[in-house]
Amino acid sequence: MAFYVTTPIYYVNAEPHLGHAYTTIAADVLARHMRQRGEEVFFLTGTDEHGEPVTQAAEKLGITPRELGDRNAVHFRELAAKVNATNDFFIRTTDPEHEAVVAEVVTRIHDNGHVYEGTYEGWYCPRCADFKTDSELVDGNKCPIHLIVLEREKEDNWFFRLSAFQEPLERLYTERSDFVVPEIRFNEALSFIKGGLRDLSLSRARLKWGVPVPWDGSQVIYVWIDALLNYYSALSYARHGEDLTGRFWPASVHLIGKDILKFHAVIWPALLMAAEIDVPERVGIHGYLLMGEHKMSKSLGNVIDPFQVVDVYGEDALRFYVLREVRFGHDGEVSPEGFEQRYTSELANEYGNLASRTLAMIGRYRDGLVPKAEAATDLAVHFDGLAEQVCAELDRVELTLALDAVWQRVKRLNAYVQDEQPWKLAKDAGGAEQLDSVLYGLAEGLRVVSVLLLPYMPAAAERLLAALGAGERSLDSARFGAVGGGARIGEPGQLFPRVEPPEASAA
Ligand code: ME8
Repeated sequence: MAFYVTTPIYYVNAEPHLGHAYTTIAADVLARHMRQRGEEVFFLTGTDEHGEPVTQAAEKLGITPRELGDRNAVHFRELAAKVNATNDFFIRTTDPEHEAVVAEVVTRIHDNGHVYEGTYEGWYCPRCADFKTDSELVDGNKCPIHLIVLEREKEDNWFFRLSAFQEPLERLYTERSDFVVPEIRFNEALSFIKGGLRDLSLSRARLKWGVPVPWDGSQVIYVWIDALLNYYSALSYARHGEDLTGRFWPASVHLIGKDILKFHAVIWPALLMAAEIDVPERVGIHGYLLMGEHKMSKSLGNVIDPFQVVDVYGEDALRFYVLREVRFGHDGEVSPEGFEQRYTSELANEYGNLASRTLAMIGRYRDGLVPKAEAATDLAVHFDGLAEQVCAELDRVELTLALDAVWQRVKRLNAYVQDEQPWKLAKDAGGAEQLDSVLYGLAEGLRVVSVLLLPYMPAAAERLLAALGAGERSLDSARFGAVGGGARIGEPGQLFPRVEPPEASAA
């Protein structure tokens, strides 16, 4: 089976920030999890480099849009590597191969009769690269997102007959109740469709920075149409000398933030239908990470800078935090204080300490060999169905619920240590058998949770699995009892060491 996951392609008009890291991390979790399930995975991310947002930002800096793209695409590529994302390709919409596919697909849409010449008159936000209706404006004529005053635009351009796809889209939503997840976004997209679809400008006459309209060199393709097509074009040239389209299209899931729902849940499937290309299986939508009042922080600076957090705490901690703190699909606040709190209480204490105590006790009481013993049924029972539950949650793009299911078992193992007090058993001559069972149960429980945590915290979970002498990483191996005792343990080092916040030490 093939699994194809994408992130939005990010605008190069600004530097990457935590919001961009968030979607990339989430997509990486799905990619790694599906590889553990034995699927053939393709994971795509990249940059959106045409259009007005980039042109205007470049003008401000006194450089060309291409120069700005070259400069910032590097930073987005670095961000993906920094968070340990395993993307198979990094697409840039300035890639000539992408531009060729855009020309080809819009020609097909044109030839299929879905394009006509018309005049656009209305509001346009150059920062959103989006057309606004009167009812969307705030304070008279301001963009509801950027709060900048919008100009009324009038220009002759080419239109895509989006209105003709109202019925096919409604049918798609009726037939596939999980086309958009979570449900609240499905309903939002469907009511947008039912509210009536207006035709959409396919080209811009005034702009120079974009893919030329194949049949009219005086105009460029509207940046959103150019950008959306990245998901399709990438497969044709990502791997040299090979076309992966047949293997990976339609995409399994496009992960996006709720800001760009309309483009992905309405315009994108309509464009694909117009070009007679299969629509994706699913669009997975997450909420906003909010910074709230947390403007200043001793340890992490003004905002949560993903580069800085990774430098200080490591990428696993950042990956864990963003997916644990805010329920995926919902909005939620993140803060440096919240980060430090979870780092200490959950990563360092609940997981890191559990691991080091378990390994230390196996070293001290059993000469470094995991006992060959039976685990207590009342411990084992907590792991029944866990791997299946994680799969089911991740299939619904519920990344936080899947992580929580695993973390409840981490907490369960901690409670088990407290209940059993193995250090007391070790002093009691009659407690040897019970101690074997407890130590095996802890090692096996840690192994299972670590296999399931690999997609979330690949480096730490891998180090612990290696220290437990565990060989398998597949999801099949994430069953409690799948591995018996006998492994020789190693030394993982401190998984989540105490960190001196940088500013605090300078103070
Ligand atoms: O919209 N919280 O690019 P973009 C959560 N180029 N996610 C956030 C976020 C936040 N505070 N801020 C950004 C574009 N994101 C287009 C996309 S796709 C064909 C073209 C994430 O640079 C989230 O995934 O503005 C959001 O949808 C995306 O960055 C917007 O990135």
